[in-house]
Amino acid sequence: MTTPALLPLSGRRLPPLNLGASAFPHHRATLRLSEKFILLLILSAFITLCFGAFFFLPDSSKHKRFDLGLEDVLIPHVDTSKGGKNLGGFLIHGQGHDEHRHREEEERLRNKIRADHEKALEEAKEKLKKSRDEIQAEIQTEKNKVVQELKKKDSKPLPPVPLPNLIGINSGEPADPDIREKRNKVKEMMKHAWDNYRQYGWGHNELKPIARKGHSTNIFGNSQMGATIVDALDTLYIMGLHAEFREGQEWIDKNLDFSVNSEVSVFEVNIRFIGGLLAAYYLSGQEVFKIKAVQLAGKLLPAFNTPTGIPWAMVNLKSGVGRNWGWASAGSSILAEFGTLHMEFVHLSYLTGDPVYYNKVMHIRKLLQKMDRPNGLYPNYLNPRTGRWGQHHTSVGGLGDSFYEYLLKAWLMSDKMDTEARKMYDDAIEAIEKHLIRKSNGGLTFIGEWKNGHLERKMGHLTCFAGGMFALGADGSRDDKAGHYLQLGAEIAHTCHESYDRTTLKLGPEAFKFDGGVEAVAVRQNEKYYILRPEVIETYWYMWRFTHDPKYRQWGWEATQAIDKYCRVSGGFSGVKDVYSSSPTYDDVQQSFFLAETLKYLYLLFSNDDLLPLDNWVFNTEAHPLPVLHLANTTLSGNPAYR
Ligand code: DMJ
Repeated sequence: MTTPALLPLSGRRLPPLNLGASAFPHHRATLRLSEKFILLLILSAFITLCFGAFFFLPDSSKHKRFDLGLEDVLIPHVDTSKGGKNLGGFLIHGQGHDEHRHREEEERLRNKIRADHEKALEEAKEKLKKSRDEIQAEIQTEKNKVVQELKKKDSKPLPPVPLPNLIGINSGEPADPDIREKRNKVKEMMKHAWDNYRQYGWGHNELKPIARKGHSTNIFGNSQMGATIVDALDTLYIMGLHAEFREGQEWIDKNLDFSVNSEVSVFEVNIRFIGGLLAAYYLSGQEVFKIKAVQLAGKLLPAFNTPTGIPWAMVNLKSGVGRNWGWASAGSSILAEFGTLHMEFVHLSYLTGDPVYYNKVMHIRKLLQKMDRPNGLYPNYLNPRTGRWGQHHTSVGGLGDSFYEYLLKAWLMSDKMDTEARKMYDDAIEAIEKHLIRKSNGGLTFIGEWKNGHLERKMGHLTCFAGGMFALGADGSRDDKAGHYLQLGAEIAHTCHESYDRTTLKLGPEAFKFDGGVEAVAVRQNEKYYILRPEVIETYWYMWRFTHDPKYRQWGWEATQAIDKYCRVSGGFSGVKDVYSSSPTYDDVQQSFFLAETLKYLYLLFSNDDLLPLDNWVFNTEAHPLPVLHLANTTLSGNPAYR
């Protein structure tokens, strides 16, 4: 991390001391003192040891036993002139050895201890003369040395694998000057978001653009893992922001450290960090990203140590202890979390040649396949101890969403060889269409939520990604229903656009209803916020790629302008608390997915299709592009589809 010296050594915080201005005066003051205290403790322990050694040194007059030659003594020597035998550099003294020489030896040792003792005292005095900053710098240097040593140990080269065909990783420059200008505007917004994070939140997970300081949430645990840096890398790369990309790479190389006592979300770390690192690796070819991704994946593996192999939602990166969210039904793991690991884990096995990752996610799939599904629907909650479903709640938005997305993308990413995944996707989508998808009185198609046999006529912003998913899965659909699914995608895109268009700010609410005369509008105050989410724009982009209907670019441009007008502040971009209010207040968070997803999808929307073509790249749920793997000749144990 950027400031490891600022972390409390004991893991416990002491009361703040006023030691001058700093970004974190509380931490810095606490830690300088505790580190100095530890330093003094070590020095005094050393001095005590020296005194002890001095007084307890064997004295020849008191400890005759050794001098009596009862035992042979081994003293390093090579001189055989005095009648001893030289055995490999050690001279063996027999009986009747020279007492005088022993005294000399003791005297020499005493002098040495005295000298060492004086030297240590001198050094201690010198240390105490030094300023706090000098001591801090010395401690930091020592720590860096240790970190570098550890890094050397951890950075084993990985076996080389043939890289997939990586095409379309730059350019995409549109010929139309109007579209080019829009694309440049998105790039400028990315630069604004990055530069401010760089200035005020560097190394922290996210940015508070109004308070102008770092921000984090519990999904990243209590550590500063630079989530925004990792999440933003591939967007920087495809936008041609290479200096910024290199800055990010350098930070990752020097500071991104996973040996931290921090409890993180397995899902979030997988999609943002592993996904982000893998995409950065494939785009740039820089080994450091691959190595970090593999190191991090190793830290997530203990989360799978449950009676069923369904991973815990959270894992402590240091201890490997896992647990589930307190709010989840019946101690369950969440479908969208344990079901959104497949893409990244298959790539990890591919890159390392180690099937462990692949086997973990295939085990989850096999277990899900065996289970009964109420009405053919997957409930969002599954208990990892018992292997039983929790509450029967199914949604294509939060808690369920990316599970379905990853079934489809597993098939696409395998060059359409993983037909088992495609079948699971088709089955799931058919059940969803039957039970969850409806048309409102006003003719808007929406996807509701199934709760214990009852359909809630509410749709989340998160659910809006499904328009893009239906379009992406149209080709290859069962019974040749490609036209139907493309149409369904278009209808969802339209509904989600309406949810934006019916607000004051032209930005979409978190959730909206289709009930009692209400259509695509949020009803509850706590559903009126917009936190820079990407899903609606994601769907515009997929629909644009598959139809080239200019309305999708138009809608994307409306969203770009609204974000720039209402979410932009001088310190970055912020979410807003009420999209129906003409004087909105900010939530003061620049989410890392804004740089990873929202701005990337907008940029792609105004680029030519040859930038990251969908025949060659599959985007993970955090918009990190991973190449299609042509695995026909590669054996990944477990699934015949891959052989
Ligand atoms: C992102 O982190 C991912 O897209 C995830 O799948 C759910 N949604 C957030 C952004 O809204």
